[in-house]
Amino acid sequence: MQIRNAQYLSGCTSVDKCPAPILPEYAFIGRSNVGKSSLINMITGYKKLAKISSTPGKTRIINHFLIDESWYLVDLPGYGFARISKKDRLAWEGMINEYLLKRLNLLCVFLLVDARIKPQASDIRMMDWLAAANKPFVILFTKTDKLSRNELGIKMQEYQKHLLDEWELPPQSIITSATTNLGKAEILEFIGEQNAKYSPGS
Ligand SMILES: Nc1nc2c(ncn2[C@@H]2O[C@H](COP(=O)(O)OP(=O)(O)O)[C@@H](O)[C@H]2O)c(=O)[nH]1
Ligand SMILES: [Mg+2]
Repeated sequence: MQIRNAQYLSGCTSVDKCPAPILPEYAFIGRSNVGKSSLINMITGYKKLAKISSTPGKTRIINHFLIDESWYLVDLPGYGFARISKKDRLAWEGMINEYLLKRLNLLCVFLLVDARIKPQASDIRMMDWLAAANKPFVILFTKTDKLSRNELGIKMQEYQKHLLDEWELPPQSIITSATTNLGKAEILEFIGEQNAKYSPGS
C-alpha cells in the first residue's frame, strides 16, 4: 500500500470529542521522544505532518490524521516522563485508557520502543495493559539507524528474550528508522491488510 494523501484532522482532549468512529484507526503510542511524530511523517511521506520536537511537551491531545480519506492515524501523547507529577500521570492514564477502551474503530496500536535501550517498565506495563484489554498491538522498534547491524542484532535478541519470559508467543514487531525509511513498507502492508478486513460495526 502507498499513501497518496495525508492531512491533519483534529486534536481532541477526550475520546468523546474524537472524529466519528467510522473509519479504521491506528494509534501510535510510546514514551516521549521515542519517535512517534517522526515515524508518522516517515510512513506518510509528509515531512511536517506531525510536529516533531526534540523537547518533550506535556500536551495531552489525541491528534487525528486522515489518510487517503479512508483511515485514521493517531498520534497519542507520550508517557514516561521522569519528572511528571502523579496528578499529571493519572490524568494521562485516564485519558489514554479511556481512548483505548472506548475507541471501537481502533484496529491496532503501534507501540513504539527505542531499539537502543533495555526494556523499560513503562513499555512493558503498556503491553500488559493492552494484552489484558484484548487490544491488538505491534511493537515498532525505533531509531535503529543509530545502531550498527551487529548491535541491532544483539539488542533485538535481548528484547525478544525479555518478552519470552512473559509471553509464550511474543508480540509481533517491526524494525524501523525514520531516517532511512526502514520498516515503512512493512507497516503500510500491515495497515493495508487490516483495512481490507475492516467492516464497520464488526
Ligand atoms: N536518528 C534518528 N532519530 C530519530 C528517529 N526518530 C526520531 N528521531 C529523533 O528523536 C527525537 C524525538 O522524535 P519525535 O518524533 O519528536 O518523538 P515523539 O516525542 O515520540 O513524537 C527527534 O529529535 C527526532 O529527530 C530515527 O528513526 N532516527
Ligand atoms: Mg511527538
